[in-house]
Amino acid sequence: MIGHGFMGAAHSQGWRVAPRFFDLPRQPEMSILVGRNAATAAEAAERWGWAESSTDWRAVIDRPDIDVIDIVTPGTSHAEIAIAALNAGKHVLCEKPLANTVAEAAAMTDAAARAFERGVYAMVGFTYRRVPAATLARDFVAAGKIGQIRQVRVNYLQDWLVDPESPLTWRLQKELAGSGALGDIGAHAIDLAQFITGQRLSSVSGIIETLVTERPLLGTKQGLSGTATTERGAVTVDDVALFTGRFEGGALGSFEATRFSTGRKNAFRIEVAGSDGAIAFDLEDLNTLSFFDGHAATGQQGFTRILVTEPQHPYLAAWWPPGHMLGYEHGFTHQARDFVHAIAAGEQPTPSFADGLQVQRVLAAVEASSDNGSAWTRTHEPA
Ligand code: SOE
Repeated sequence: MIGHGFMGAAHSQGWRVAPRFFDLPRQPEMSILVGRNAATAAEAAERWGWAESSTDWRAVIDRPDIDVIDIVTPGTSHAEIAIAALNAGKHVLCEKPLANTVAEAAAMTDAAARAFERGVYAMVGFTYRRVPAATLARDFVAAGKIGQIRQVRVNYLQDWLVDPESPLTWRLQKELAGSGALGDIGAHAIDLAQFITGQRLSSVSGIIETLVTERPLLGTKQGLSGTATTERGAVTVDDVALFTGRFEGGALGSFEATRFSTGRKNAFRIEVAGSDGAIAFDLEDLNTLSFFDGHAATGQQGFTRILVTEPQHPYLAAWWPPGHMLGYEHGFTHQARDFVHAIAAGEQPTPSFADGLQVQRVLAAVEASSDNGSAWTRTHEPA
């Protein structure tokens, strides 16, 4: 695993737990964690259960005893590491968004396509697909339970930047993060909406804005934020991204991704309305899926809150008895499980790098639209 921030902790948990709760066709061994600073990398490796640590990712990629590279660094290094790893014959799991630009994502996708021919696989980490209730939402839509999709409403709301004195972390710097709320959480919104509906966005119209343009430089990092110093620097990414979109199947979507929704910590909600019913998923209530059956008798209609904890629900047979809840971290365990299964079966894991590239094109189209006075912008060509 290369990198060891918040996502490093989440991925480590996934790798550690997956083989203990699921029967896997291959046993992942947590071999080596790579970080820029030897002492902090060693400390993270020790805490999360990696056998070794290193500061040299290139040397690690060349090691014959390493089969999989998991990339949890800021987006700026995804392309270089992923392409080198795939060319060296290593399977790659890469955190979202796939890259900082469409060009980088396209180069990664080309490398993944070449690697695929050699039985080497690549996957991008849109983990919310693997929250059982979100997977079930996709299954309901695919089974035709809500009919023809007409409207999709997605909000991903956070508030960790409301304080203008909150420091300038890497997520606020374009050269490191690519974009702000748009790529960090808007990418999740796009991926989950496309996953659940089974349809891709074909065009978008959006507005992105930086609400606080200057912040104190970072002292010591703590979680997503940290301590502030007396020096200040420019925020070079968006704080808020709002956009509407058309799906290939004709549905209309509205999307909101923001780090300025006061009081909302990690509120991710998607509602899909169809000709025969509707579904709603809310990450703050992630063990349930709301389903409206439009064919229920008049007078008996209403959203049903399905408790997604039964063994027949996606991933649940491996976990607790019915009614015993899962949390944020389980998506990462399911991600590790699915990646190992795909590798062992010799199949393309999903979401693929091509899927990550398509999301990247939507992100670029939203930015281009915002630059052009919210003009409708197609998503199928590099913007
Ligand atoms: C920060 O906004 C963040 O950690 C994202 O980077 C993650 O992808 C999301 O799961 C939670 O919020």
